[in-house]
Amino acid sequence: MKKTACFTIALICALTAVAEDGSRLWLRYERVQKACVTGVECLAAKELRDYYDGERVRLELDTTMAQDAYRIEGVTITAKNEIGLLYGTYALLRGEKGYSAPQWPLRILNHWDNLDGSIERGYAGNSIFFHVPNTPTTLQKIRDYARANASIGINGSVLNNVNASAKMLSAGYIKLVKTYADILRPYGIKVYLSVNFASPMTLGKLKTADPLDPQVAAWWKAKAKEIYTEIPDFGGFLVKANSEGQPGPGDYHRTHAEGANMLADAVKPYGGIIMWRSFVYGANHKGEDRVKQAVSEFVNDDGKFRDNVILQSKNGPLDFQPREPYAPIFDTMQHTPQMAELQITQEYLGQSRHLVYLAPMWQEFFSFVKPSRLVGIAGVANIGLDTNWCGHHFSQANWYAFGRLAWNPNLTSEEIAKEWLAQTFSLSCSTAPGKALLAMMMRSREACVDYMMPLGLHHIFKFDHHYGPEPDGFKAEYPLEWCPVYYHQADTAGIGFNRNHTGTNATAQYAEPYRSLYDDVKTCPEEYLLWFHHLPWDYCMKDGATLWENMQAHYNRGVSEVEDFLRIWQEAKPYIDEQRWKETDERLHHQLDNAREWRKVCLDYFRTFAEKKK
Ligand code: GCW
Repeated sequence: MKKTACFTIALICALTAVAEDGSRLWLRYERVQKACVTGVECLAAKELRDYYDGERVRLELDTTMAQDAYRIEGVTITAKNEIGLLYGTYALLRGEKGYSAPQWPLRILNHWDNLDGSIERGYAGNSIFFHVPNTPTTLQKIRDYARANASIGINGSVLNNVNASAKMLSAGYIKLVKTYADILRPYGIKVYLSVNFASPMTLGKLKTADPLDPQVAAWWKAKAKEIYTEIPDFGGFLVKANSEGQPGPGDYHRTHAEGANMLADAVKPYGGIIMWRSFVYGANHKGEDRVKQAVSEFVNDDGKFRDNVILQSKNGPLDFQPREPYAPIFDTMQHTPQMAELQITQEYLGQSRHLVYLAPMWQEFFSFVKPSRLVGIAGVANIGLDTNWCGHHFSQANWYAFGRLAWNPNLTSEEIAKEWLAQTFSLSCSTAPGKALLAMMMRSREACVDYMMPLGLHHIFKFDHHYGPEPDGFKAEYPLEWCPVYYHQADTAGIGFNRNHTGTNATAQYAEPYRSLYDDVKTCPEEYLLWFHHLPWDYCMKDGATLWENMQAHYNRGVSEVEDFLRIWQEAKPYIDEQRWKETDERLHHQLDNAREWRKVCLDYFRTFAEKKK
């Protein structure tokens, strides 16, 4: 009886809903203009007047409170400053009560946006910042972007790609960045820029970018001054150096610490920081297992960085795969402040075409790398000019979840998905349709692992675009580290990358207990099995099946999961507005086709080894 009532309410909501295109994200509040708001006059007060459905709210300041924290008690929101009040306001709007403070002071989006308006690994249209810079429409878009971020506590944006153009630091672009910074500031968002290490040469016409050259250091100091004159609260620089062809201190036989410290000194007087990426492989490490290279490259720099430098590392040691063990660099660098870089844009997880809810993957990472080990968190954004911002309606959940986890990594993936479904689709998870969609989201990441690369397989993607399968991928003209065959090592004897002590010994980079756990095939969790071990096709798995049989079962399960998502979505039809239902349905069909293709291509290829008579 109760269930029927909920169904009816959900049905009425769906039927009376206006056409929805996803542009309002999770902020679909109606403008009610009902509440009487007293106390501090600020942006928070305006938001409450427009959207709060209660009668009264009071906004109060308490300067003894922690930065960004808020308290919601009765009809009063209290915070240290206006930004805290704004966070408290959005929390009240989504139904929260009580006290809350963020885990990290740095909760930053990294945009890989290019100055020509394109986005590296962007799957939701062109750049909101650079495609048509500085028009009224763009400025409004950026205001909406700021509001969406503030509603989930994100407080920093790196506007441009880590593969950075030196032009970013030219006077004209600095003016543009100032315009954007002025819009983002009232929402508590600081602006940061990615910089090209060779900028003093490209832009400044110096003969070198050697970090120990006094002219180079002076150039960066002058540049920092120029930026801070326009943007006094500018956050600092993000740097990809000596990685994938980018310039860096290594070009002058200087260390990462020497490069980072020179930049750190330039921004230090203004309170700026340097986020230095550890995603470095290739050149100096010929022949070394790629997943070991970041540690080898940085270990000698530990403790040598200035206090305003933060080492930023991807969650896994390879590259944003659907599943990776955590990156051991988080264990190694004991004397260096560290940030984790997560990827919200689903480069290797079906991009904006597959429904994959990423919160469970990020939670998995936090179960290995304790949040208290980190000083901040960065997420590679999935935002573009598409009407619904993220391409796939459900990819919005990943932006939302990143912000919520950046605020509180102890939230569960379920809690976040429930909040998101309630706000985005007006669906309560105490109703059957809400429950079904929640289950679909929660199962989606494991499904993706299963139909793409189960059991610790990795990087068997098609060359360069990283979308479909190419397990036989090999091109002699490219570095081996870009070729799928290097990663799965399949032959008639077996499959998997031997990284235990008899192989590349990558396991030795881990702290205990993981070092021993991963090194021993008997204790290595099966989800990482082929990441760390090369095993015969008839190796006996925990369920008694052979490795080959078990692998086939995983691929089959991945496909049948997506079949089930389509069924769930079909049943949800009465409760979802037409446009978003249809657009999602089309993508789910596409995802099913892709999942079947992954299964076919991978199993057909591996079968040539697994079933070949020895
Ligand atoms: O995942 C790889 C991507 C590159 C990216 C690089 C990086 C920005 O394929 O497109 O470049 O990582 O993180 O630097």
